[in-house]
Amino acid sequence: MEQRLKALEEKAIAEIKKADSTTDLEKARVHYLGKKGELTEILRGMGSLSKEERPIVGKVANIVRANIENALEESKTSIKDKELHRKLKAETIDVTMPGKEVKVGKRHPLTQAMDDLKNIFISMGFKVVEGPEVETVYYNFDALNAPKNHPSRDMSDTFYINENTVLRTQTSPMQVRVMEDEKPPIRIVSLGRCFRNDTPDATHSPMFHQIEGLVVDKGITMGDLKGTLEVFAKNFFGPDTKIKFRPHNFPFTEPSAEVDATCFKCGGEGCSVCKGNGWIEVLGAGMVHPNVLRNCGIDPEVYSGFAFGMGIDRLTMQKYGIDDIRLLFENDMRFIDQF
Ligand code: 2U9
Repeated sequence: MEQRLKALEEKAIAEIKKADSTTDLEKARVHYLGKKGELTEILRGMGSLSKEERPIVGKVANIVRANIENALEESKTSIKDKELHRKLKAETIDVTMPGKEVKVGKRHPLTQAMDDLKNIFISMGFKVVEGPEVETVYYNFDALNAPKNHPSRDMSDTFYINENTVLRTQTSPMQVRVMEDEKPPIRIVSLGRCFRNDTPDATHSPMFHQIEGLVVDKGITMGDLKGTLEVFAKNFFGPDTKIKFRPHNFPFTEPSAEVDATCFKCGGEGCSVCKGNGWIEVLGAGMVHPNVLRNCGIDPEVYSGFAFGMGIDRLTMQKYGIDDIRLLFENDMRFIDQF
């Protein structure tokens, strides 16, 4: 039995020395020292030995086990070193290779303009609201005092989903919803996508973006409207910007006005941006029509309000000198990267 143990030790140590990887080494360990391993197998036969022989063989068995364990431990260290060496060799990094370009994305120019607009109005105490793009005819037209025969309600101007449902033509329906749900004071801007049945060309797109503002409280006047728009224009176009009002007509405001700002490019001298006249048309505005307040359950004898609306696409085009609205919706990175 002693001989068998010695032979086993020699065989095991030879195999351990040959091992080239931690996996081989582990296999050898299990094969010789494991529960079903060769050493255990031999030791099981010790039952047949005499009382005198047993401790002697037991001692030899312990020495054999210790020798195999030592051999395993030694090989383990050198194999780990070898493996690390192989790994480092295989993963050599050529630090002279040119790096991979990390492409940093950009906000779309429209998103940049919307973020700027939101920040300006938030700084004046407005709350930003967003609403559904598919709207009822009631919220899109009736509540906003657009009579049944108003041209904007025509199928040739508005996309109808069915008789009572449209793609919103402006962001005001959401403001009506807020007026129905909340009591004055109300100070909100609503912005997002709007839709009109226009054939696309350089200045028209069936999908475009608007921001509209609404303030309703006791004692709100046209002076508040002018002051608010002046602060907006100075923040958006530059601190020297002036604005002027021209009379206009909208169904949802009375009186109504179109508002021009001095050209941000030439400051009013006349240039290609303002087509030589020093002013650019930037938005429409007015005092909320008493019918609109009444439709939303607000008493026009107690409360008054002002509202304004502007096309974000047009403002963005003016600001960046973009001459075709369609470029904004093509998602061509060569275009978007420029802003
Ligand atoms: C409520 C009542 C009134 C919003 C307003 C305009 C004037 C306006 C146009 C600008 C360019 C639309 O995108 S555009 O074609 N808008 O001129 N919008 S007043 O009036 C409101 C809003 C909400 C409840």
